[in-house]
This record gives sequence, C-alpha cells and structure tokens, in this order.
Amino acid sequence: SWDTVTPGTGNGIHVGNVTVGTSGSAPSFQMVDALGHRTTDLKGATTGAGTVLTDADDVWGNGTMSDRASVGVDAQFGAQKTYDYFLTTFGRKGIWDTGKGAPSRVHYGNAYDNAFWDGTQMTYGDGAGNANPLTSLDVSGHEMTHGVTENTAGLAYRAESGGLNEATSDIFGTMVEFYAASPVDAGDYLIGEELGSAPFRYMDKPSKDGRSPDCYSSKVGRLNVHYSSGPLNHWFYLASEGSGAKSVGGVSYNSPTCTSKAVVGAGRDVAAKVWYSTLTNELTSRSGYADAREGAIRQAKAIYGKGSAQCSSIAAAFDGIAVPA
Ligand code: ASN
Ligand code: ZN
Ligand code: CA
Repeated sequence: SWDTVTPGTGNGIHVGNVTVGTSGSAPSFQMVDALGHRTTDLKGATTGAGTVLTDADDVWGNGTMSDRASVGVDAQFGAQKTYDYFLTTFGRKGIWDTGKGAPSRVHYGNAYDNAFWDGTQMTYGDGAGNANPLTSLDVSGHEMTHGVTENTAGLAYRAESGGLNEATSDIFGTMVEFYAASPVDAGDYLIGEELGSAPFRYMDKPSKDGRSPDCYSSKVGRLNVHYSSGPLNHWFYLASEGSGAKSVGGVSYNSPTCTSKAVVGAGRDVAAKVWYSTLTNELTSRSGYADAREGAIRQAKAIYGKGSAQCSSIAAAFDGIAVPA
C-alpha cells in the first residue's frame, strides 16, 4: 500500500492533522509514496510538472497557507484516500486499475478557483485570494473519479452522459469524504461545503443551488453538465437515505421526490456499489438517464437479487427522480 515507505505527518488546510505516505530520509523526505502518488508545487505556474515537495523531518505543513506544504498535504492525502476507497470497496487498483498512484500539482496559477483532472494528473488552484485552495476531500475525490469514469464507461462530457459523468464524480467524491472519516471534515451529501459561503452542490435537493433540476426531464441534456448532474445526485441521495426529512451526521436534509411516492433508502454503501457496477458494466460514452436506470436496476438484481429490498430502493429512487421505466 501507499504508506509502506515512510508514513509522514501532515497538517493540511482542509484535512487537518493526518498521516501521509512519503519517501526518502532526513534531511530530505519527498512527498512521493510507494505507489507513485506524488505532489508537486507549481509555484503559481500553469504549465510544467512542478517541483516535488520536500521536507527535512517528514512533518509537513502547518495547517495554514503560510507553509506551502499545507496544500500539498491535502492533495497527497486526498489522492491516497481516493485510492484506498476504490481499492478496499471495489478492488479497483487506482484510476487506471494498475496499482499506480496519480500525481497531483498544487499552487496552480494565481487565485485560481477550481481544480481539475486532465487525464494524467490532478491540479489544484489556491482559490479566491489565494486563501482557500480547492483541496477538500469531496473535491479531490470528485476530480479523480473523472479519471475512473474516463477509464471505464467513458461517459462523454456533454448532454445527458455529461450529467451522469459529473454526478458520478459527486457520488464517489462524497463516498471518499465519508470513507476518510476526517474529524475536521465529516462526510455529508454536500459538495465543497467548506469552500465558500454555500456548498457548490446539494445531493438531497439539487435545486437548492438555484440551477440544478431535482427531476429528470428530456430537457436536462441541454444544461451545463454541472446542473444536468442534479437528478442523478438526487437519485443517489434517495437510494442511500430515502425521501423526506432526515439528519445524517448532524446535517439536516429534506429530500423531495418527483412523484407522490416515498422512497426507502438502502444505505450509501449499497447505492455506491450498484452505481460502480453500473459504471463499469453497463454504461458507455453515449449513455443517458434511461440507460442509467435500466443498467442500475439490472446490476441491483444481479448483486442483491430480484425482489430484494436493495433492488426496490434503487428502482424507487429512479421513480423518485422521474426517470420513466
Ligand atoms: N472542477 C470542474 C469539474 O471537475 C472542472 C472540470 O474539469 N470541468 O467539474
Ligand atoms: Zn467534475
Ligand atoms: Ca462534502
């Protein structure tokens, strides 16, 4: 695993005090782990590989932007936890399923308020005022899941398939956040809740962002992919927790359905397992919401049995977002 060389200690911006896999020895440890997860500092550049972060005593960052390594801790930890989530949950050996860890670049550009996966590596900006880097666990997990999607279903980043692609990243970004069980960033069904005055996205009720639909309609595919993700994010919440008002880990949700029928949740581990099986066994670059429904129900039957409670929840949640049978 990633921490077999030297487990370093890190103080991140968003992840708090954590163990990170590093390598080397005093006085020059490197932020590179045994699987090849490596984090480099771009120092404001927008091209190039950056410089591998190094540290004299393997204690990285001070938890603030005054130490350049703090953001590196977030990125390295996010990559390692995302790797562990896919490995321990689905037996997937990383983004390429080869056992190789993904590289990350931090301090990209000036006040760059985004993060992205480019097919080979992760890149994070320092956010507005260079004070709020885009390195929360749900965002790291979101971006690296784009890599998993690219190497599995290959959902095209446009129309309905693009919405499914984005929602897949929100689903597993959220699962990584729960999996990491961070004392300073507990799991929730919100995306980027610590990064601004409001979360980027709300999975229980996507329309809370003012732009994403809660319900599927044939018009969804005309929206930007970050809004056409709304119905599938809502499906994931409904399949996990069920409809109506509920508090999970101290966060209050109130998830509507698009019909008058209530949905009983099957738990997020079930919903995530069914969605991963759908992504890897059912979907292709051109799949849309109807394919998602059909594929997910087929996978739920295969995994849990026709007539199982899990299968009912998966199907009822698609009814709940108004994807026709
Ligand atoms: N943060 C954005 C996203 O992953 C950037 C992008 O790659 N479209 O959705
Ligand atoms: Zn995305
Ligand atoms: Ca979150």
